[in-house]
Amino acid sequence: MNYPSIKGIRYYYKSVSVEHLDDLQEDFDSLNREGVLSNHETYRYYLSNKKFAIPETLPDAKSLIVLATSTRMMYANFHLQGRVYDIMIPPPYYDDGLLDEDLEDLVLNTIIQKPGYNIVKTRDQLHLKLLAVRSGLGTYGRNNICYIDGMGSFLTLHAYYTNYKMDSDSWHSLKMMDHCENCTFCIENCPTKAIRGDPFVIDASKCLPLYNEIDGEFPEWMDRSIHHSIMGCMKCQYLCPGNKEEIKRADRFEDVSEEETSMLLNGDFTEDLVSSLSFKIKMFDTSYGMEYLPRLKRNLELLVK
Ligand code: B12
Ligand code: SF4
Ligand code: SF4
Repeated sequence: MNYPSIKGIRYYYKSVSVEHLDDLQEDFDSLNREGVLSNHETYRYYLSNKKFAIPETLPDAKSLIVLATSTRMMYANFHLQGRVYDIMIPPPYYDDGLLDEDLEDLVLNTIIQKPGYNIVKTRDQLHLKLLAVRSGLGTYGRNNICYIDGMGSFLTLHAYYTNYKMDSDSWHSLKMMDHCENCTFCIENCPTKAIRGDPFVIDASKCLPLYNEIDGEFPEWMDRSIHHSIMGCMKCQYLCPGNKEEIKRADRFEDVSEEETSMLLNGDFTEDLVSSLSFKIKMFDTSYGMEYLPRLKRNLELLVK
């Protein structure tokens, strides 16, 4: 499929009428009632602000637009003591260069195209994969990640309410990706057995990114050797048949020098280090680099042992 692109990044979108907000909320609430969702504190914190409801700032909202941008896999060479460590930087842990303004401009002027209407960005307040799959934008992999034909799972999802009534109200049943029919690779390859198959919902309390994308200690039960990327986890996506083509589009950031890697590992966090790493691997903005570096250090230590 030929997708349009913005700043060289492919995108795809669908729109759903706000009449489906209650159905979307019920999808989530029913799972909650069934008791299949983990009660892990961090996971519950992520879920606590999510609600499919008309936003107060746009009381006349008519449609919800869900937008996916294709975010490729990245790598960077970290140099240390004469060795080179080729390290994965998975999507969406780095800045792909798309600004909020670029996306708002896209939604208003290319997708909606009618002057005089408003949008409200709601990316953090909704269960985006659920919305994407219900809208027909993508399907669920058995690993609970959303896939789009021709883009795989390397996506960043966004959502916008608008008071323009979009022509299309795209509404679909919850669908699993066709590739999954005869495949259980992700179940077998998940290092913590977080993917259960039945129930379909993963056990988020066992999912590696729940621990390595925030500060803090890793749990006792977690084998440190399962870490393989600087942030997050790629074990259920990397060799997934649904990503066979996407994986070939992987790219590389500029090398992280011997000096930079050593400074990071030694906890020598200077303003210069913040700005050079922010420029090279794009994982954080300089404004919060000082808070981000300890997390990078902790994760990198496990990869260069
Ligand atoms: C909380 C969260 C996490 C948590 C929990 C993950 C989880 N699966 O819930 C942690 C920190 C572990 C995490 C990890 C990752 N995350 Co995350 N995460 C989120 C967040 C903030 C909310 C997700 C959520 O609502 N979960 C609640 C569960 C209940 O919803 P769900 O996973 O969609 O589950 C649905 C299915 O199970 C379905 N279902 C139930 N039964 C059945 C039966 C059948 C047959 C079918 C088909 C479906 C089905 O119903 C559920 C919804 O009601 C979103 C951002 C957002 N605002 O949505 C990003 C988001 C989902 N994460 C994202 C990414 C990229 C990841 C990682 C791949 C990062 C990485 N490389 O390590 C991993 C993947 C882990 C995994 N296997 O899911 C992307 C997803 C992109 C994509 N292609 O789908 C998002 C959308 C961020 C973004 N802006 O792009 N994440
Ligand atoms: S590894 Fe197989 S079962 Fe898992 S998401 Fe990919 S295609 Fe589906
Ligand atoms: S992201 Fe890693 S830990 Fe989480 S389900 Fe996938 S393979 Fe398992």
